[in-house]
Amino acid sequence: MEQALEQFLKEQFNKDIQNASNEEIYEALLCLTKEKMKGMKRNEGKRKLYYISAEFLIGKLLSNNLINLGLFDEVRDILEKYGKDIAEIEEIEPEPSLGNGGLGRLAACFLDSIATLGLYGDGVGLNYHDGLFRQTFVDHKQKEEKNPWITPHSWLTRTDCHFEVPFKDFTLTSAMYDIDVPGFDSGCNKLHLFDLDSVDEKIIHDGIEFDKTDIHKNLTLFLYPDDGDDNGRLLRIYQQYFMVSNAAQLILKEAEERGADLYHLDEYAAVQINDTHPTMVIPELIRLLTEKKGFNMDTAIDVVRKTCAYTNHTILAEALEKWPIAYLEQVVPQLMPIIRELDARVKKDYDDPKVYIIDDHDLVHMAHIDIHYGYAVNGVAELHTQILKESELKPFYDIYPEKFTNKTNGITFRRWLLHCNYELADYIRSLIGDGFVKDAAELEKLMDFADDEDVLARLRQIKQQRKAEVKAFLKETEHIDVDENSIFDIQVKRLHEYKRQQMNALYAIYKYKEIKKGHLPKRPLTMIFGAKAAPAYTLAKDIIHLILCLQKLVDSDPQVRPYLKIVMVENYNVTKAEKLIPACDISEQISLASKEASGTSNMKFMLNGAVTLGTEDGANVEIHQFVGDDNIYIFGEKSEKVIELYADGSYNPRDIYWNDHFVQELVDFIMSDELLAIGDRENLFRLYKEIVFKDWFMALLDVKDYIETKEKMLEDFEDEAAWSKKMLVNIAKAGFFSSDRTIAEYNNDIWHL
Ligand code: 26Q
Repeated sequence: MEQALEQFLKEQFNKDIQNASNEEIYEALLCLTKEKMKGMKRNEGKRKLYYISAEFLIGKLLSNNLINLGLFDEVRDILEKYGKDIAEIEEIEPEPSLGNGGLGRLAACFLDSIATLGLYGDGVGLNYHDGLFRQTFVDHKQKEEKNPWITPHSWLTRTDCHFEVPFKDFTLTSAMYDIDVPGFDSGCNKLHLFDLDSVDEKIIHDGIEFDKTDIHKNLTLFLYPDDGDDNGRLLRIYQQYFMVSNAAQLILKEAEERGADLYHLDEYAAVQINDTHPTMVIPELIRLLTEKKGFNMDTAIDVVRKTCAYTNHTILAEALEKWPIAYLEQVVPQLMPIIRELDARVKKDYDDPKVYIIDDHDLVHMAHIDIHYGYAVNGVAELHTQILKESELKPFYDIYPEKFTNKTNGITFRRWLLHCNYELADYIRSLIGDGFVKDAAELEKLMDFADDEDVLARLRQIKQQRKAEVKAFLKETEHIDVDENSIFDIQVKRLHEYKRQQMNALYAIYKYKEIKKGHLPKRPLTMIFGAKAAPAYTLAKDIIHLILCLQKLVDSDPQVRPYLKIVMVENYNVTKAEKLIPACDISEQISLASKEASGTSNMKFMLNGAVTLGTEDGANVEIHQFVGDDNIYIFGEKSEKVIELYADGSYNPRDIYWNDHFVQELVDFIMSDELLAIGDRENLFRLYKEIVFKDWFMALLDVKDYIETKEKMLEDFEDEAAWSKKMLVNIAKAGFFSSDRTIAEYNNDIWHL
């Protein structure tokens, strides 16, 4: 590699390694790595998986690719020899923000594991030029900026694959870009991102405002934030159809090239539909088979049903996509006769309106298409799948029990351990060998060291190093000072009421008041938040405002400052996650029970030795089962109770507010003189009213138990030996949450590649 690097720098820039700039070295490494991947073995097989997703939150790729190619250590050492730091060179790479959060990051972890397991499977999505917005803070409020990431040299390779995508009044020609996905010590797959040559970034003005009607120019400009913003919903349909029509044409083309008789398409292709966003691939495949390939409707439906499978990622009713017929007629009229036919068949067979595709408000329920016309449906954690079967999708489970399975999410240990915390990975290697890299279950061998003082001391030392690095990073990038000897308590995830960042903010208020009363904690606490709010989600933005005001309040108070620090990091993304997660002591997983389908940051934190403070929700339930009561802090009402409260409508935050003085004081502080002096009355009052009168996600229900449990945790942190044993147990029990395990299950139970 050294020679190749030297030669590249000489030829391109007439420099040697020593005097090349970080930018030049980055470009050299990018090109050399791409070249290596070109020469790699392609994973192969008869049945090929197409993982279709509107989001692939892949993060920076240089280190990830070097690790998977087995070149990382070599490159790091070469650079070191010439006085260069690979970490600084990584900084040059822009992070593609092609996802909102969990669902998009899951798709990226899955691509890594699919390639690593040697399975033949590609991702299919869209090449959003500006991705999700970049977040800045102005006057304690979120502002959105565009987030361009495509530079002249990037991981994208333009292909000569183009398809015609027909819309109502015009047809667009796509261009396919590929990103190589190298497996760890394995073959290579691809991520296909479809784009339009006519997209024009010049139509963006003022933050992220742009003309929503000019489809030629705007189709792949932005990724939609996960809100129900009515504004531009048509554009979302344009994007979705563009994505799936390209996918469907690619699938048929590749199957035919591989000699398939399309009547047996299912033997050549498996399509995984990542949430409902790619659902139109079902009617689109049926359309292409009937209109272009001479199939009759029965046969087309039959083969498509054997090809497509659907993953559900949410039980929030408002997040399940339902498109008005009028919208679909306006964008993709060619699909409507097929969707009507699919609906008619359902109505003929079943008389339960709950399973109809088209309801009596003329809304098309996308998930219902997936369940009737796919062969498999899965949830993403045990509890989530159970709730789908028993309540949210019960009428469907009654019809098709055989279609439903659980596939508990996972994360790739290459990125979330080997890359982001390589000292920890190296140390684990020195204790148990490197079998765990390919077989994560081997982490369990760490249990032999649960009472080994030297091992526990080294774990603490590594954690301390990560905290010192976060301190340096926050100082340099955001001019924020944190105390590396404080407890790092971290909640990083999209901002949503059900994730209950507002409850964590109420804890901050509690702590502030305690300190003001002279009840000083033994050790300072650093509360770190990271979250983007969807631009149209007013309440989520109000919660950000509250946190930023609290940050300011604490920072300006010399009495409180030594004991409490609140930090909301700007523009939380994969790169920041990679720095923050390894430095965490307390992992905040505090969603209202039954609402978080799985969560995946809970797994990343655990793997890096943080201890979870969480509700019995999503995959927390399984983490709890693995680590046992002593190594996790569980609080709050259970999902059964919460579901009951929703069902009988009996939850009333006002009762708690009026009857519980302790809670009332915390909530009232949102409208205190101290905060109003910093923040905006309108925003704070709206949030205050929401919590007192509505509190749809029941923060007040659990806030007391939450505060008590967190206090207990801070207390327990002081017992160094006991705490570091909890760290070790969490790492040792994280093996199950490797996405290699998840993908092996998808393949055994659903894909059969
Ligand atoms: C829908 C319609 C219009 C515009 C946007 C959307 C939209 C976009 C993104 C709806 C939902 C999303 C993202 C959902 C998501 O990230 N879900 C998370 O998926 C993770 C992986 O399974 C789980 O771990 C999380 O629990 C779940 O919240």
